[in-house]
Amino acid sequence: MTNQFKDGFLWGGATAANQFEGGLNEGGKGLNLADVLPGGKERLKLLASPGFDFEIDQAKYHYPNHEGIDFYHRYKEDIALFAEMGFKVFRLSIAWSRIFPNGDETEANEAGLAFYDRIFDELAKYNIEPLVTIAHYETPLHLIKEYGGWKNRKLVEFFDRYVEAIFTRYQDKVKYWLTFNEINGATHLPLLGLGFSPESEATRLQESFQGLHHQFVASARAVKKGHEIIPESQIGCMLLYAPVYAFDANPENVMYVRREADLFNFFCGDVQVRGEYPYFAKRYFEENNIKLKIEAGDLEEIKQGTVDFISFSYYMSRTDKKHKTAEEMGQGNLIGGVKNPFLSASDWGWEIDPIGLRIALNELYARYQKPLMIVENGLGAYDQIEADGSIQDDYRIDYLREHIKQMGEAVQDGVDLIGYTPWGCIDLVSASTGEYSKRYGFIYVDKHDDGSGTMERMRKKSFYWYKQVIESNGNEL
Ligand code: BGP
Repeated sequence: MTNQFKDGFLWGGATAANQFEGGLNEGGKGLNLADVLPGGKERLKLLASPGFDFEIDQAKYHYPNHEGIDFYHRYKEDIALFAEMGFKVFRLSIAWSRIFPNGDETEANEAGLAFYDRIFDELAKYNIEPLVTIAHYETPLHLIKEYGGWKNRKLVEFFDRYVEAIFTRYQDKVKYWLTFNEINGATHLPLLGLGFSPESEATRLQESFQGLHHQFVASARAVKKGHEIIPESQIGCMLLYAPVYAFDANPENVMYVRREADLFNFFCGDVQVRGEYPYFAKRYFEENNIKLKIEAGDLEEIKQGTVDFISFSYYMSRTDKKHKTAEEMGQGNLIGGVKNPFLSASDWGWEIDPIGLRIALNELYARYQKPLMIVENGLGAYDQIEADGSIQDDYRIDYLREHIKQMGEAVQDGVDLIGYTPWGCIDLVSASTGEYSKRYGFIYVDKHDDGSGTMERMRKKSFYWYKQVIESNGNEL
């Protein structure tokens, strides 16, 4: 089958500032949430438990995000490598605390603004379109400590100021924007996206949905402001998407997973794409004793600030049933559920499901009829350097090939897919574990969990493979 992807399809790769920049205190940057996240397998547990203390404790933990892969200083070399692969687009985030070190200042930090000018100018040299995530788990630490993160309505105002500063500064350089990374992940793990640790399990839902409401307003205002300042801009939402399968044909389970999918996959999309809270929200809020404070004008603003396109991350599907035994409970992957007997999993237990990507694309397009972009996908794996210096990551190529095939199927189904940026196109720090050894890249970075390594960049086998995928517009896999 040929030419399934349209001309101008946006092939590229994705990153986030906190996971690869380094440059911890450089250019006047303030601390942000990611700077206080310890590295190691305990990270996820710490993130999920109440009472996270937001302090750096070097004696107890190490902090890989502080160094990242030093993109801050090595961006020229890295962007040249992206260009060599033929990237049309490069997804990165702006670290809010480089622009407003504390988050609540009125004047933007010139050195921070100038840093991203350099990046965008370098990308422009190679005709690579930047795709900028405005908020990717990087809330300034001061806003967390002083204001309690997104629970606090004041953050809407601070965010307004931040987006105005970056839209104005980069109006001639950036056309594609995403507001909040994986916004729907917030109710599961409020710490990352909303910047607070829930006081107790009982308050988790109330506080998270209130925080989400603030982000919905902030996102809608950003869309409106973006369109005013940059008329040709395309501003999207960003969802963590995982199709939810019923474990069996028991209607009880089918209904259960339907509601779970509504809540997880569609709730935020309904607000950001359709501009209103979904029909099932009222009952859900009542049954869970969630009482939102919605100010006059909020719902109108949400209605006026709907997004131009939908972007999402796709790593896995979820299989679930209403009544799980204690043993089944721990068997699902990262986002819960039970083990799917038809799927294998990565070394980190994330179930691999290429057809799930076609399902995701069809579900999203059926519901919203808006252009879609896959802005994260990929296989976290341990890589090994061979005696001859090569890195034979055929497992990564297989994973991506099968997913791209399913993207092609979805396009033929009629889905309007505009781009694909696999996650961690250059090795970087893992968000859930803070490990370097969980690698996604086409480009290997010589940096290790014990802190050693030269930071040297090396092309993996998948580098040459992806180059050919882009060259052939997805026809040669
Ligand atoms: C998404 C995040 C990314 C990223 C990716 C892979 O949830 O948006 O920041 O890191 O997952 O996850 P991990 O790094 O934990 O393997």
